[in-house]
Amino acid sequence: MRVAIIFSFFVFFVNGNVFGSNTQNSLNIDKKETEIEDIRLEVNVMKGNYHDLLKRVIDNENTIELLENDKQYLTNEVENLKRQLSCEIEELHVITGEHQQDLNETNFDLDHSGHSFNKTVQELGYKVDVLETKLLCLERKNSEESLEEWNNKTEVVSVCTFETIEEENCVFYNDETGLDKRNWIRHLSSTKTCVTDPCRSMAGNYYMYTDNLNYLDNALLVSKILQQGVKLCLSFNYNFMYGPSSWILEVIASSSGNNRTIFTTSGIHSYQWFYKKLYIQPECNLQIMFNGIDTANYNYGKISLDNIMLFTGECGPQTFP
Ligand SMILES: [Ca+2]
Ligand SMILES: [Ca+2]
Repeated sequence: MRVAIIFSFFVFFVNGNVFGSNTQNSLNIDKKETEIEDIRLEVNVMKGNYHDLLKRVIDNENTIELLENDKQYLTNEVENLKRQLSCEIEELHVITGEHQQDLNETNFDLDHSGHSFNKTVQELGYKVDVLETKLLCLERKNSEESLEEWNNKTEVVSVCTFETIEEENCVFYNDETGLDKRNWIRHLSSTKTCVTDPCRSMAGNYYMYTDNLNYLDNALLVSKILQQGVKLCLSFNYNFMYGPSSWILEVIASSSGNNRTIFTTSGIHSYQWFYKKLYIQPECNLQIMFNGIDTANYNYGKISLDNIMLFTGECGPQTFP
């Protein structure tokens, strides 16, 4: 019995040691395997990351290569453009130089031409002065001869009978420059009884009378500028037609804008025509004007003119119409 107990104890002891050691080892192995598996997984993850990184590196290298190629291409293009522009700038310099030379030559020619032109103008001016002096002398000589000749004989300068609208030898016309308010009107003789208007001409069928005027309105019949330095004789017929109006008729000698009244008459007359003859001294830029003025503001009665004659020389019997 005692042996059996010891044996059992021995078995228990041996089994307890052997089985305890084996369990511990198994746990260690499992732990190691787990660690190995973890490491393996980690390595796989790292491998995956490495592959991705490697792929990105390769992609970036490709991109860098492409960019470098582009850079090289652009660098080449820039170089080509530089060379091309350089050539064009050089050509422009050459062209500009040529144009500058042409311009200089043109300026030189112009200066030369201008000098020649000015010289020619001066020479022509001098010749013109000489010719003008000669012409002046000739004109003076002719003028003196002509004046003497004209003043020694009577010539008709102007004849205004008003029988036609246009009279070739009549130098008088209505002023249209604004010096007056109204016009003289060509009028046909009437067979009516003359009451308030003129009805018959002095001679022929037509005469001139003033338009209906307002108070102090006037009408000017003006001659052309007459020959200078010539004595003149003016003769005319006038009529203040009977009526309530009162009128002034002036004859003015205008010399270069200076007016000198050489005859004036006014009042109310009858149907009668009056005759007047005036000597006019030689003056420069002479114009003769008939100025009719209404001083009563009635639309009745008019001033009439007919047979205005202008002769050279002093008034004498030969100037009667
Ligand atoms: Ca007449
Ligand atoms: Ca007028």
